[in-house]
Amino acid sequence: MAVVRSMNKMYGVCFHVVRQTAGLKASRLLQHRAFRVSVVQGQQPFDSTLEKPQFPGASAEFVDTLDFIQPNVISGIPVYRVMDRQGNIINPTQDPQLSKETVLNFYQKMTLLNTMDRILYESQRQGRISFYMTNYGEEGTHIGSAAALDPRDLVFGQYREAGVLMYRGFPLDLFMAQCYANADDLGKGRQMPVHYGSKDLNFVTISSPLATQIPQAAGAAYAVKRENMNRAVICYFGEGAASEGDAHAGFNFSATLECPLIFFCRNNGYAISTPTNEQYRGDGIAARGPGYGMLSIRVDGNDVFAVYNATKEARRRAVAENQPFLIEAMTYRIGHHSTSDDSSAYRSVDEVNYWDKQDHPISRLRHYMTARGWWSEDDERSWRKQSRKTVMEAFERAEKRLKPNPELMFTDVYQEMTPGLNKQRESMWRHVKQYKEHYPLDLYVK
Ligand SMILES: Cc1ncc(C[n+]2csc(CCOP(=O)(O)OP(=O)(O)O)c2C)c(N)n1
Repeated sequence: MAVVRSMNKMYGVCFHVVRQTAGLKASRLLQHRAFRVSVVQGQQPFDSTLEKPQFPGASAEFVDTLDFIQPNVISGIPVYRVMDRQGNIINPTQDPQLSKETVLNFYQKMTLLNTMDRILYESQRQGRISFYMTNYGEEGTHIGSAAALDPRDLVFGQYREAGVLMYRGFPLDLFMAQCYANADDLGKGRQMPVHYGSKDLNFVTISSPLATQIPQAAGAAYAVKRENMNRAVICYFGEGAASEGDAHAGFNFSATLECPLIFFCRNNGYAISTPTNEQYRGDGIAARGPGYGMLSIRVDGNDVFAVYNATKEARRRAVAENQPFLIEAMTYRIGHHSTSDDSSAYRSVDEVNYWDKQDHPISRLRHYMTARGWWSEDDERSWRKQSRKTVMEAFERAEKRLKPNPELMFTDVYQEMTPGLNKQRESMWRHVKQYKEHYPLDLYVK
């Protein structure tokens, strides 16, 4: 009751003040009102225009007009680029001035990835491997970012970042071994194709559930910070995965815990058949960064130099200042989502052709190299031939290799095998011995 009475008193006073002062000028009115309120409350006089909000949750001014903040989606965060589609440097101050050797390495890694994709994609079509996902159109995002990192930096990926691993020197034989689930596979043949991982190369093993790597990367970056060894973490994901709750958790944790982490979003326009206008209504993923207190940038993902510059600077600052950065690389998924998808069911061939023929990261870099006299038609022909041969040789070796011993199904579930698992293992062998004619045991390591 006391509260209600004092509220009535307050409103009564306000009303009174307004009536009494109707003829005063605005500034006088404010002064007058401030004075009257302070009299009522028995406090020191104060000017409400100078009052600052004291709420612990935000640092902001008061406003006295009602305005909703408009999302700026028509003219969004600009797309940083260094080269145009013809490979011309637009602003010389942004040219990373990489050596011929470095640029050739970029190009060779991007094209080698492309060649490996073609061969493994075909291999799946022929039923030689069970599944595959190509990286067509996203080669620039992989190589540009990987090149800007320190090899000790920890990588968390989604599944469409094979180029990062390739840049770090993962051998073709191990890519193939994973896809074939043969006895050389570091993952012992347990996961579907393209779920690569390499402890030696600081590349955390990929798993299928989308976005789970995002908060994990935040945790790892926190550990890396405590280790104080000048290392960073990079975490890749698609714009579709960014809709997962785990993305929110990871962004927020890394900002509040001040983690040296680069969030690298590949915005390729689609999440399987879902176009971006069904995925979000804000200005892409980059616009979310500032909402988490993260420094953010949007780059042209088909411009390997733009990706390189942005990642390099984000990495430098993430480590120096212990804070996360968000890079949204705009690109286009030229291939089908996976070998289980036919993308012609939901997008036009013309749309795909535009990106394949008019704005491709590989052709853009090739224009750049050609203009400098670093690459010729002959170089292209012989490199294509040589890289295809290298990939085919690895492919043939992987195909001939035996599968891992079936026993490995039961190991590594826990660090040590439990009695229950051991029983299942023994029962499997009894069964297999009894019905051996029904199992292709000669394809497996004994
Ligand atoms: C938690 C979870 N939900 C759904 C899926 C099925 N799924 C696999 S890939 C994918 C689309 C992801 O799109 P995006 O993150 O944009 O990456 P892109 O494939 O375009 O590279 C979906 C929905 C999954 N693997 N995990």
